[in-house]
Amino acid sequence: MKKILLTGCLGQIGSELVPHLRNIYGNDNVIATDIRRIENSSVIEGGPFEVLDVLDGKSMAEIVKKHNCDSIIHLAALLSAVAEAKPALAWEINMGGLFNALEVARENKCAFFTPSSIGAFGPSTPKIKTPQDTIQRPATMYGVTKVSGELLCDYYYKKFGVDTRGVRFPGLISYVAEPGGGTTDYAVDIYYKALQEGKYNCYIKEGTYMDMMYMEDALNAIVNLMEADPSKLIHRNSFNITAMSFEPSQIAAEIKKHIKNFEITYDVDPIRQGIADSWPDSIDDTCAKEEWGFKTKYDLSSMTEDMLLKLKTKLNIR
Ligand code: AKB
Repeated sequence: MKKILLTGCLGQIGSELVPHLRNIYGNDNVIATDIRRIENSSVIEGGPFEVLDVLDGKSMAEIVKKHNCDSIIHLAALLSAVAEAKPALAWEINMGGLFNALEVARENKCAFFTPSSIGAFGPSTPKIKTPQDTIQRPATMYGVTKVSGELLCDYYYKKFGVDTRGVRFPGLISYVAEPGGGTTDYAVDIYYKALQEGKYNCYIKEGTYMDMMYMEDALNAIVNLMEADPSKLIHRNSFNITAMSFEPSQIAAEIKKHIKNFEITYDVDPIRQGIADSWPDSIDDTCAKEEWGFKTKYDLSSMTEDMLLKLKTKLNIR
């Protein structure tokens, strides 16, 4: 990657991926875009930024040409809970945006990355150590768009030779930008509420396991996959990757080690619980490890320590 266009840059991943890539590739070589502009954003102020609606393929192509981009990282998408509330919009944005981005990549010979998700699996998928290649019959609109997206990326690689690559992200946890409308968001909210209120009312039932990852590991995974030797990649779209699998009472117990009086209660949201129940408990990332050396630095304990430290500063809590 030399000159990279990113979509959806003010979202949870983009807010950290843009500065991360600018550190590696240089400020002027990372073109951030988003459907909106906001005040005091390092993404907007730290290098080139353009307003872009991913449903406007013509403007996307113009920006890629204007900046002579050789890579596209397409992040703009609705997450699982929002997609379930607005399925038509989710189809339009998740599939329409991806199709436009792939077309622009094809026309301009760009390498291409887009994230899939553990949401690409469904109730009939093996739940424990879910294999890389297995049954994918998701029960959510989010999952339908993720499986379709994986297939579409495979198609563009096989049919047109577009260098498409992707991972199935687990829930991503970070202290910079909060996720918007996912099922795994509880694992971010819990840290904020632990510091601000000393308690958390969890919408996911105790005992519900899901895969998770700290953002630093997710950013490194994107860069390492995009820079990997293509001759070694058998799967391309999309690799299972994970750092840890836990359920709400386990993250609560970890927080309690730092905030003694912290308490978790439960008020289960049937929609998000239903989504979580349809996803794997834990996925097997052996292929990512073997094909491009995927590895992680953070587990639940080291992530919790870092999250609480960084959030304390962010929230100005002593
Ligand atoms: C969500 O919960 O929707 C996302 C995901 C796992 O894809 N965090």
